[in-house]
Amino acid sequence: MKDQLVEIVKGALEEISAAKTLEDIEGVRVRHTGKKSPLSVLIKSMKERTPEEKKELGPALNDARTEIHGRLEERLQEIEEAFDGAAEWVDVTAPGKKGPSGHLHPLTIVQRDIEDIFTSMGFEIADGPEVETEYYNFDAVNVPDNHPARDMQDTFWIETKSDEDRHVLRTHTSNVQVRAMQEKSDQGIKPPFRIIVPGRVFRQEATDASHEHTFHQFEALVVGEDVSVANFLHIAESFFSQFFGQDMKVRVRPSYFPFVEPGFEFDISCTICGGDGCSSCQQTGWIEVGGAGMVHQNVLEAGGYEKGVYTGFAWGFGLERLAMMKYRIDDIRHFHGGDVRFTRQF
Ligand code: FA5
Repeated sequence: MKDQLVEIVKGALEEISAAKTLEDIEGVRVRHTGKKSPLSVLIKSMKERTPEEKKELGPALNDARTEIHGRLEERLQEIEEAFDGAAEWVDVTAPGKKGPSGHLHPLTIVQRDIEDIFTSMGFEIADGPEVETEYYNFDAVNVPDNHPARDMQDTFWIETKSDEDRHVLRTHTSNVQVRAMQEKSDQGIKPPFRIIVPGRVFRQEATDASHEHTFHQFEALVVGEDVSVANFLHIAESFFSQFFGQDMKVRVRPSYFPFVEPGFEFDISCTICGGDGCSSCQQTGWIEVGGAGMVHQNVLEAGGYEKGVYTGFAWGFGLERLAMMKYRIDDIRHFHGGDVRFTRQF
């Protein structure tokens, strides 16, 4: 038994001395101190031995274990020190290695492009909460409780304790219209001003290739003394022409949004056929982009500006839909699908 122990220790110490790398030392450690190592098997077998044998062998086994562990530690340190020394020796002539770097998500790219164009036209960027009060999302923009227009935007309501404190996940970026105007009127700032509001919005949608439950909108709000639909058309055409890098036309069609009067939907000339008619635009030459209109006087009043003094226009369009047109993306669900084969293309 003692001879066996001497052999085990000898073998272990030899292997430890021969170890050259951290992997080697780990291998030796498992082989000679692990549960199935000869030393552990011997230690376990002590249970079956007589008290005399235990008395004689116990200290020897302990010594053997201490010696192997001590030498393992020592060798580990030697290897690490040797490794550190090597690491300090740097070949300064070796070419650098490029680390992997990420890139912007296509929606961020599009949002920044749009912000650049609008800020160059004198617009300021405003922001608002995604978890919004019922007031700013609906009432302030002229959509009172029980108004049928609330059905136009399937809403996620937040569970709240009382009915007075109702909150929603904002259904559109129009929630910032009154917030932004109040901030200005509270400081005594009078129109003219031009604001854009990019942001995430939420609707309880059954998703399909062009509908998401979580998407982005881009709101624009221009208020002044004699702002008209002609101003809207001019700014919209300048924006879309710069965004798509080609001459774009904008047309408006009558529509209804409670926060504008008159209200309209607006279309841009088809980016694929340039307005001649093709399968992408169902041969019409036009593609629907968003809603717009002249700001309702009730909304200006909620923003802190006396009715009948100022006029303005507002519009809101879907950021994903615009990105889809620009990059010819066939399904809106790719944006948040998390498939890097999609995002790596940008
Ligand atoms: C609105 O949200 C109005 N707040 C827009 C507006 C602003 C009108 C200012 C007048 C004045 P609408 O629900 O139509 O309107 O949405 C506007 C745009 O958001 C749509 O044209 C479309 O581009 C985009 N959109 C709407 N629903 C979805 C959806 N489920 N998925 C992706 N994009 C959507």
